[in-house]
Amino acid sequence: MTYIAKPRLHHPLLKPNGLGFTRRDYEGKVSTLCAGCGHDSISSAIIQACFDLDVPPHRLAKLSGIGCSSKTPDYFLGASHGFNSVHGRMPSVLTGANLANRELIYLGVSGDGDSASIGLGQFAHSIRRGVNMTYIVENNGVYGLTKGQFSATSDLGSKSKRGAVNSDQPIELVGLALQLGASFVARSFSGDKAQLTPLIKAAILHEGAAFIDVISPCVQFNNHAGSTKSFDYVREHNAAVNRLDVILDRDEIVVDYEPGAVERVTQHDGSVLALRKLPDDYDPTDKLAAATRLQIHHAKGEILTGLIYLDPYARDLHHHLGTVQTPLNALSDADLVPGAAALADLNRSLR
Ligand SMILES: Cc1ncc(C[n+]2csc(CCOP(=O)(O)OP(=O)(O)O)c2C)c(N)n1
Ligand code: SF4
Ligand SMILES: [Mg+2]
Repeated sequence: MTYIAKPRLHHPLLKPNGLGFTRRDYEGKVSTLCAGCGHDSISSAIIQACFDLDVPPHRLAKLSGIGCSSKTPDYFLGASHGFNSVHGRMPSVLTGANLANRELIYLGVSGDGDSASIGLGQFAHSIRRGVNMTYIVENNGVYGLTKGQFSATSDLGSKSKRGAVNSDQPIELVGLALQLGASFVARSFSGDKAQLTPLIKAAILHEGAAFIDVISPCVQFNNHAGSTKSFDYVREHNAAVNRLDVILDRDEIVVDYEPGAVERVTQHDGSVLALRKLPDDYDPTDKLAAATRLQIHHAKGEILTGLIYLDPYARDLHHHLGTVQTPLNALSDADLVPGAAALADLNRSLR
């Protein structure tokens, strides 16, 4: 039951992308999550983003920890590299893989338990090091896989399905990512694919640590009245600061925006992020304002969504360390074992 392969039938009218692949080519196995689980909608947004960006499936590595959320990489990008690690350990495995081969696109998928509880230290260090990755937390405020315990992102005072009230302060991952130096910080809602898909695309194109917190209701254990991560609660308290469009340098710019309503930000790779501001002048490159705005909305019980912070000039861990461009598995023996004289030189330089 756990592994159901999808039949490889392509509808003849499915449109291919620039590589000749259909959206179907970016799918994975049949999901075994509960019907209506927010995590499946996030998988669908990831599939759409990779299809739209013409990502060659073999050039992407998807990594996860343990949890319902961490199971999802099996349900998308079936032709990509995948590594399902240990609970809370995805970030260090991803960091190692990234350092060994910088030519792949890295997508880390995690849960609120996986990243804010057992994996908090790993989350923090991968973000502060600027690992070039898209780090998605599928945040349902609960340990879904182990049947509904409060997680570290459950809000103070929120109620479990059985009526217990959470007495702990929540860890707010967006604020934390901002403080830790993530150069791309966003939040979205699994029920808002129109907002989430372009955010994932922009995060993939971003060079540096891109973090997206996606509120993703657990229909089984955290979708009742009294929960602050239910579909109804998020719909009623969603405060979007902007809407994003990603324009690749190959695209013709056909959208006509009202002057003043759009800010265009160009990233290293030439892609342009067109930010439609809602409802007032929000500048996502102002870190201090972003942190303040987060606190203001949090105090009002609102969930701030959209691209909350972006450093378009960010550089990644490889840049900071000055590593070689070539993946380690493509280096020759002579490069990898430069000899005693080179080692002596290195030791001298460190004295
Ligand atoms: C080292 C370790 N501790 C505890 C567990 C048990 N465990 C499995 S998944 C999980 C929590 C998952 O919660 P989350 O990351 O929020 O994912 P969700 O299922 O909610 O998507 C726990 C505690 C484990 N697998 N390994
Ligand atoms: S238990 Fe919750 S998180 Fe897990 S698959 Fe079901 S709805 Fe999704
Ligand atoms: Mg969870």
